[in-house]
Amino acid sequence: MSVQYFSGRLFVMPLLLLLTLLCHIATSIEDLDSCGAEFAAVKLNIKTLNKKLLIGRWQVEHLQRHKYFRPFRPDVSNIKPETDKALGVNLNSSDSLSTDMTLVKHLPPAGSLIVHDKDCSELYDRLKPPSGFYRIRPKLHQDPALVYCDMGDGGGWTVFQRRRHGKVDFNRDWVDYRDGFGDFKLWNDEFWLGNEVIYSLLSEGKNLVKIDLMDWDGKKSYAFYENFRITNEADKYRLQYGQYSGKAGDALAGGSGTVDQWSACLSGMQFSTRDQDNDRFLQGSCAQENKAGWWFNRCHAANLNGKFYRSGKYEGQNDNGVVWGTWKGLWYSLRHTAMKVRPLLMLDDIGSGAGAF
Ligand SMILES: [Ca+2]
Repeated sequence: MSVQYFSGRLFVMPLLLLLTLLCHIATSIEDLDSCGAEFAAVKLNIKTLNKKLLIGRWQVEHLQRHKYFRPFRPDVSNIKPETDKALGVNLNSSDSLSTDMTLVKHLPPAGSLIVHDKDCSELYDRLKPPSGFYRIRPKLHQDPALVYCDMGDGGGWTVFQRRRHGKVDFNRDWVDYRDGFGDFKLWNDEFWLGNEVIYSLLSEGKNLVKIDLMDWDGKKSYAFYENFRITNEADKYRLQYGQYSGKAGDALAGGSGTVDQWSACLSGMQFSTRDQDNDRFLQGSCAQENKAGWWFNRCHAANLNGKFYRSGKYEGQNDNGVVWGTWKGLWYSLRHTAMKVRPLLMLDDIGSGAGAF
């Protein structure tokens, strides 16, 4: 662990000098108002160096923040986590749990406190453990929360929503959605982490949310949203997000048409549950119709907390399935979903190229 941090420190100074020089060149280039291919290449180089510098700084900060940690690695010599590469999750959850307990036991105390990572990305940077359930503490004033860390798919993802088999009822009241519900033990357990913890997780820095989707034929798709945020409970956990990218389509925007967006764009919408109607549908409650707690407009083109149908295509009075409309339409209920978050820039992105992009 130290090697990569110190190497981060080593390349920061020369990089700063080089960057300063290149910035001068870039300024001169812009003064000349040139836009030839060579100038474009130089600009691209500067952009890349900028990114490296940023990550270098971050690595040094990270090292400084964690210098009180004894370099500890769990004894995993006998543990060969059985990993479903397609799903990117650890199937051997009991190993993950026992590893977790070992971690907690061995962490040196800071004062009288046990130090927890603030999210799965910090844990990943520090120990590179397998996927599984771990305790994190997004904010110092909060109690640690048990979360599922997806350490595949580039690593470091904190999972805050998951559907797998329909055994957990997602049609619940405000308090349940606020505090979280579901099971937090096995690799395929379903849960909603809870709006309070999600609010804390998303509130700090720039993040990337990935939404993983799978249909009943095993086909997969995904959507990325940059800077995914929700506001606090007083503002009803209003949803905000930045740039979309991915393959499944921007269902949170409601669709491509103006009318679709007017009725189903979820940007800026408050969270609603069956007992708290905060949607824009004046004639009724989207949460009641769609059997879910979610951000609703009038009502939606995406609702991953909807009713779990076992057959994909479904019929009914309302499009209340587990829906990502831009991928499979409103009348197709998905088999697997996950919503997960990590920092926009990961420590490993530069070294391994294992980032999401
Ligand atoms: Ca309403």
